[in-house]
Amino acid sequence: MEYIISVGTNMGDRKENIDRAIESINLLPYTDVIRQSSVYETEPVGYARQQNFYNIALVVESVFEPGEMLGACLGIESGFGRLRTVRNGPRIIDLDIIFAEDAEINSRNLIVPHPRYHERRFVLEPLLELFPDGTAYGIEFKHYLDEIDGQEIIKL
Ligand code: PH2
Ligand code: MG
Ligand code: MG
Repeated sequence: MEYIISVGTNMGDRKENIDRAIESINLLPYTDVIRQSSVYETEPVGYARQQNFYNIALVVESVFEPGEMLGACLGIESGFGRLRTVRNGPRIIDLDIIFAEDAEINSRNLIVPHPRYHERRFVLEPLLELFPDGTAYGIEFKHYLDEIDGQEIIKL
């Protein structure tokens, strides 16, 4: 199954954190990062008084089912020593499943497509770089960008 995973970080060496996250995904069994967007520096959304983020979008091919992929992502976050304190607050690494192809999942601990991706320029712009026609797995996402103002983003 193919996944879109959005990676974000705003603590420590942000570029190194992104690189390590990609390596960690590639170390998972039968799982490969097959495409990646540029890295973007982005203004924090939701909780403003924190450092800018680095964000990237990845296309990941894996034998994992979505629940297993969520577990793998949380495991990688733990490996970075991530602690969950302030909601939307600073984080050394965050791996969010945005799409699992066209699957719709509504379980207790996983909602796919990600419930807030459409209001986040830091997800949509990297995704548009990967899917320039604005559609991924039959999901048309480009129009959401028209409704977002602010949220400064710079391609690095
Ligand atoms: N992640 C959040 C909340 N706000 N803002 C930016 N720019 N990038 C993020 O990855 C991000 C955020 C919650 O996970
Ligand atoms: Mg997140
Ligand atoms: Mg997350």
